[in-house]
Amino acid sequence: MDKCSYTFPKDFLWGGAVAANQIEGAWLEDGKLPNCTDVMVGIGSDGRTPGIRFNIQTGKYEMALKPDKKYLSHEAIDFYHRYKEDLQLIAGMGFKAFRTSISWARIFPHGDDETPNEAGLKFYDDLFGEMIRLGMEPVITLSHYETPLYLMTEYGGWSNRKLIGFFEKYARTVMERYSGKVNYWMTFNEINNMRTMPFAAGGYMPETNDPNAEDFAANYKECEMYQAAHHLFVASSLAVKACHELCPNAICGAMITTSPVAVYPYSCNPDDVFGALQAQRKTFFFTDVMCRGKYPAYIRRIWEGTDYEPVMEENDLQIIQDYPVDYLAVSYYRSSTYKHDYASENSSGGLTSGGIGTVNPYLRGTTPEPWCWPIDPKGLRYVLNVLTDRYQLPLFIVENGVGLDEQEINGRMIEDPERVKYLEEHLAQVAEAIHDGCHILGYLWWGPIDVVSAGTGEMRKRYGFIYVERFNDGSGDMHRSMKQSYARYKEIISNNGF
Ligand code: BGP
Repeated sequence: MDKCSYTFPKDFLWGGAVAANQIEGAWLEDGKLPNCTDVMVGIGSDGRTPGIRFNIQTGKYEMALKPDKKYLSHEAIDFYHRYKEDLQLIAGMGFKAFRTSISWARIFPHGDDETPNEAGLKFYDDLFGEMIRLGMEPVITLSHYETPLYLMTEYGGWSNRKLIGFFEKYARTVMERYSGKVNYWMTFNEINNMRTMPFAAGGYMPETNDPNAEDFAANYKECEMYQAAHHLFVASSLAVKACHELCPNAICGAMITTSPVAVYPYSCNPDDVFGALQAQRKTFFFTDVMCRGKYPAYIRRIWEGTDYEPVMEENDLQIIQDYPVDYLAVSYYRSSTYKHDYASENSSGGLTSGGIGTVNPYLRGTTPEPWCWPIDPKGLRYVLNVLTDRYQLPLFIVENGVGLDEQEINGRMIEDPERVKYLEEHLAQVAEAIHDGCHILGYLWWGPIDVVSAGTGEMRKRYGFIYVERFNDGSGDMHRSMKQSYARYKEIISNNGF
């Protein structure tokens, strides 16, 4: 392949991705109740502490938003009311696909309701209809960190087996309703982030009897993580089954962040090399089960001598084996290094950022402060190849992008050459991966329109080709305008390459 020219397959799905909780707003409108992320992502105080409190009288958690926090996601960018104009602008780039999630709590506000909320169902009927009218294939996540809060406070979240049934009912309801409209489903956004984001990504609760316990992170138990993961695996398989029964032309995938797959041994010291493999297995654990349909052998050693092994019912392993996913959806933002004598931590760049190791001296830079995510386009080619070799499944890049701190001055178009460079460099690596033999269904840019950050709850961290005037303090008239990168992405899509 000529290094300067990249052409993509004929049916390549070009587009972008968002999530209901980061874009819609209207958090309590038309019957919707809160989901876990609605109380999680707020600016101010400790980003890890959800807005809930333990009520010693009832012995349960309840919603208690933090007065010193601003929850921008409650209004977000008001997509719920403005989606027609927004989709028009987005489609203007020539998108072939647009990914969003269904907010589970719009359909089943508590999660365990007898009947679905028709207002919620109708909203997505109209939304998907509009996407299709504009030539964009809806790519739909069933839960993008969006377990209904009631299921967590009342049932304890995904470590309770009952959630499998509630989720299956929800999946069947929406798959039946949107059969024929939605051909690409995925189950749980970045399921492997449940280790670092137990509340939002894992949808399970910290253990406590102490009403004043603020240090949630310390109250999560590893055994609960494995139990919740097992229930999510069974639920994922049942969603695949439902998809095959109810939507004959559709496929249903798993979704992971591949940033923790792009873990490089810091040196050829065997301890670094094996340690990097062990770090990758923290993600492979999820994909091995969902793509291969069985628990991997290495997990037995991790469970040995602990209380981590989840309780499984007789049929569970059969269900997992019978209904592995049809494809694997991935996000990719960054890589990291593993050095055996260096303690990896979560970066200050937000909960979604994954672990950081020792700085990689071969990478040219990072995203701006305070996020500082290393920029590593080749890491994308690396993870696509690793996952192809491991699973031989179609892959769908459903998130890749760069968050920048930018502002319109006197109404002038924002010039964002860094975003254009990031886009082109990553696309070049996607093209290389396709040439390497990876089957890539498409490429969806994360946040084609500015959204609220999942990791930090900010508006300031902007990913969009379209700017939205809303600021961290909640001010701004929400007008939309196109950035320079809008024209470049449009050009790339219309040429099916660059
Ligand atoms: C992924 C999430 C998205 C998104 C993105 C960027 O982890 O699936 O929801 O927000 O990361 O992360 P952030 O918003 O923290 O910059």
